[in-house]
Amino acid sequence: NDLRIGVVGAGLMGADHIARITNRIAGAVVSAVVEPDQGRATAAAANAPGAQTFARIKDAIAADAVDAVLIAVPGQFHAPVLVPALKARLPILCEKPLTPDSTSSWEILELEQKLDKPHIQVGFMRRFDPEYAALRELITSGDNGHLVMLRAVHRNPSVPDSYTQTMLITDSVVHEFDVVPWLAGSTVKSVEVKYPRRNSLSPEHLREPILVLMELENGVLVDVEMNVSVQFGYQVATEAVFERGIARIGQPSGLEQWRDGRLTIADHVSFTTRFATAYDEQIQRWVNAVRGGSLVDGPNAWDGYLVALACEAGVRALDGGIIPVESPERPAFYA
Ligand code: ISE
Repeated sequence: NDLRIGVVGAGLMGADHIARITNRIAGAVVSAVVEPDQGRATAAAANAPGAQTFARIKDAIAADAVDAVLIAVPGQFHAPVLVPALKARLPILCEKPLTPDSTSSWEILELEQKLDKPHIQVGFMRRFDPEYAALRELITSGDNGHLVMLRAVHRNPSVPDSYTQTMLITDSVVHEFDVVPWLAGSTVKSVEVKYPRRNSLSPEHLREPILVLMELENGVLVDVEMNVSVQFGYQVATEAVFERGIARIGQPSGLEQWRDGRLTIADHVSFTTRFATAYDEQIQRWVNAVRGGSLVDGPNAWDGYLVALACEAGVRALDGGIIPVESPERPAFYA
């Protein structure tokens, strides 16, 4: 039987996931679109044959319309969906972040631990990008000796006016706070933010780009250029420095064209295309895990909690200083 997924939120990510599940994912259907904006709900459901629409998650649960929930509303609305879904014992794929702060994330962990096993996967999709996966394998193999540094860039062409200074951390660097420890096999020990000369093309209320420096528990140093006004495209790239070698991922690739005295290679302009393969892989593996009974195949709620702690340090670091990240011991439930 196909897994009946209720997609909560029919904005950019929700609509993208609805199309993905309907057209590319095996073993699952979108059975419900949960979205308070009726117009949006109907438009999104039109792309998912047979999907019902509901204004609230509890209505979809009461109607027994879903076997699993994919949460794609903005982060501040995650907890009000996570709580009823957990109480209904439903498997959940929750877009990042788990919740906006560590206190509310901890409350979700406490609720989840009342179940027999983890039910929440957090949508840190970079872990499913083939190049990130290859880099992690290389690091883990030890073939180049141990990892010394990671040099990362995270560039967006532009951001909407609603994007705030703290979102540089909570909406964007949030991805590095997940993927870097996963790559390097070590948690974040401290975070520092440096400000280069400001880009005059940035929205007036933003002071960016920023340079984020992370020190990991194993001594690896990481720098991230977080830049949301590069104008030309969307780039997420990393260079890994090893004892005896260098590796690089995320470079523009594909058709090269020589013309008019120029060599051109197309680059991405949005995360929806840059990480399209990663999103497909993430959802397919999650669907397989849910159908197979393991429920999670990727970052879990504990990972989401660690990211919330790192983000809190990152937000404080925007005001200066080297901010330590302290985490409690991982509950055995998440071993
Ligand atoms: C957005 O929320 C994302 O998740 C993208 O991956 C990131 O690059 C962008 O900066 C965020 O706004």
